[in-house]
Amino acid sequence: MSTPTLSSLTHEARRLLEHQNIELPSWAFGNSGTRFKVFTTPGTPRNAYEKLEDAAQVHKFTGAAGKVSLHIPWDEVEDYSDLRRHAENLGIEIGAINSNVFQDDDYKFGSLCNPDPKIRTKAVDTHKRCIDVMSATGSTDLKIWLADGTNYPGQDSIRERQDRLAESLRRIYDALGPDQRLILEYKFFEPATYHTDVPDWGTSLLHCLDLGEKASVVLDTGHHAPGTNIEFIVAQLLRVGRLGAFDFNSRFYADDDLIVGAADPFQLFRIMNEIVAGGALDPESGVAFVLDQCHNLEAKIPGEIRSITNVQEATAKALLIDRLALAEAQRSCDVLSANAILMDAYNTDVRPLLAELRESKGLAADPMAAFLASGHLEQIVAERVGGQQASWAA
Ligand code: LRH
Ligand code: MN
Ligand code: MN
Repeated sequence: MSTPTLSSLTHEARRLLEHQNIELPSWAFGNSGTRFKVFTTPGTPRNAYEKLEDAAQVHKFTGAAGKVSLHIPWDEVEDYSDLRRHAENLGIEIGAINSNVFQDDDYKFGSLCNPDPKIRTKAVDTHKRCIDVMSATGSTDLKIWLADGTNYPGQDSIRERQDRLAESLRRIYDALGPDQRLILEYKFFEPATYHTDVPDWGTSLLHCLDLGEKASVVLDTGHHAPGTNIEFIVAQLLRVGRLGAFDFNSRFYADDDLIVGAADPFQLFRIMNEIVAGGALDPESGVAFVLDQCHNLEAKIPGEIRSITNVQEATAKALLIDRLALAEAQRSCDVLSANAILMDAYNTDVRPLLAELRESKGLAADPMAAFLASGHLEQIVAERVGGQQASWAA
């Protein structure tokens, strides 16, 4: 394929690319690290208000990051309506509200699956508070990820824990407002090492189907065993209308939370191909595209800008796939042609096309260069002292 321009896209493909919106995680702007060391970054936000200000910079230069997810209580504030106003004044919105039931001593043996009913009720109540935060901030998504699991065979009954989980989730689901939904994230290991209570998409889906229409699965790209075919899971969840959201990041070994598209850009392209094929790029599809990343070494705002441009590049390539020719090659079992059609799109340089798209929206062609030239980084380094850690545990 010769270097494509904006006019190489169909009208519909251009519309989808223009309206693509990727949600940023508030915690990407806080200091984070490994269990060995947290290196602090000068200019790191000191509270949720400043995290929103940094997120707004990413949106200002990319035009594609208009929402921010919060993690409660990492982003605890006195007045959530006031935080919402702050976001609106910055031209952004509050996205998913993430519950945190993994950093309290009471949850040592689990939260929603804990053998002790009092602790389960405490965890359910935490989620009800998150629903109140959603109502105050205008958020529609309650995102649940549980650290629940066991370390040793026999430690607890796997089956009874599933029953407790179903019962706790039901209590949370019943507290949702009419325009609110529950999205359940899975992860195959960590921190639990023997079994995890929501380890895979199948378990998450079974609970969501049981709960009802307002429950969907969250797919975090870093939460699978190496070699897992993630795009298959995407296709499968889209088929049954239960792909609620992505947590995008990339990984080499475990849940590394590196910049999306950095470790395996081809995997990201294959995922975006299924998204485009399944019609899930449309803002009305109900699929939220969210980043879940940490920037331990690199500068945080530029790290998020790179993430957005990586997703845009994978998306533009997926939109350039000649779908008619692909369908024809697939129908006639022409293996090599079908594969070549996909690879042709993947091997296309879409950066000039995206630069053109940005300019057509009144943005700088190169968001990274424009941000670095804006002086914002120097300003926050001078103004902010004592930035906040992304998580209490790190
Ligand atoms: C768990 C997880 C989940 C949490 C986030 C901080 O590994 O992916 O989404 O909310 O990390
Ligand atoms: Mn995640
Ligand atoms: Mn994770």
